[in-house]
Amino acid sequence: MNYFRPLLHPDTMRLALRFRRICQLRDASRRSLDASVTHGYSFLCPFVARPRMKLSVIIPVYNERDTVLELLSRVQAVEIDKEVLVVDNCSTDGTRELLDQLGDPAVQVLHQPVNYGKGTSVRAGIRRARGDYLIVQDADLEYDPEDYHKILDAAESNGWPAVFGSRLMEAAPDYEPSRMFRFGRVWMTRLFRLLYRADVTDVATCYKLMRTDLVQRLDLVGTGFDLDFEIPAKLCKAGIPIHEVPISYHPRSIEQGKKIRARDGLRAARLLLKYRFVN
Ligand SMILES: Nc1nc2c(ncn2[C@@H]2O[C@H](COP(=O)(O)OP(=O)(O)O)[C@@H](O)[C@H]2O)c(=O)[nH]1
Ligand SMILES: [Mg+2]
Repeated sequence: MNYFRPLLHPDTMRLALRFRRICQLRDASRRSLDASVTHGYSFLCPFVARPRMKLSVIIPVYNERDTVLELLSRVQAVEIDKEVLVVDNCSTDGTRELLDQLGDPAVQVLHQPVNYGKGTSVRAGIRRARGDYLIVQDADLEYDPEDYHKILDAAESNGWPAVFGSRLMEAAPDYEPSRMFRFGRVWMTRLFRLLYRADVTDVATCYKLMRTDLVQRLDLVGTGFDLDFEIPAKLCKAGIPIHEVPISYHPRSIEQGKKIRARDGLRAARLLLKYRFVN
């Protein structure tokens, strides 16, 4: 046997070397993009990098006059290509008027004529979303919009169609005003794992980032808090894997405006059973 015979044909070797060189150049250009963004030369982006995906942020709002403007400014401060869709659910505490005075062309505001429930507002946003991915954002300050970066990065770099921000993957929140909410979160997730054989740690999270085209085809019908469970149930039934990344969480109390109640959890549990065994 001729041990000195090259392992690859010279032409194949040349092609392999050229391919490696192209990969090196591509990686170098991505690194220079990161440096250029860090140093304020983001105008170079179109020349050196893959374009980043666009994110639709859907904000269902009901009676949140104390937090909605602060929340919007936090969302706007996130440096991501995004569209912001606020759906006011017929607020009666002055939130509606605050939104009307916004006059910010970067924020689209939609008013529901009647209070149809949180899920209906989220679905109205999903129908209008034009980003590559979408995420739901409550109008309170429990979640940190800066976490969009890590959720979107995980989805983009791995090609994952659905990434949830989990409040239970890492340390517990800094404080928990009610043990009932934590109990509900944990037990709804256990029920979900059992019924749908899905490896998730926080099924009730608000931060569910998904590819817009996929969610728009899920045929969602939920009108209230149940939509938060219908979405993962239908993702699982459609065979779409759910991945998670840890996020921060600063829970509020009922006195501070929290609106979800134990009856919403019971209704959601009933619907999880229904979506699993009936429809
Ligand atoms: N209860 C309720 N909440 C709504 C409605 N429409 C929008 N929302 C919003 O849904 C979010 C509910 O958040 P919260 O009460 O903290 O419950 P969470 O789901 O545990 O975060 C808030 O941002 C509300 O403003 C509605 O019709 N009813
Ligand atoms: Mg909330």
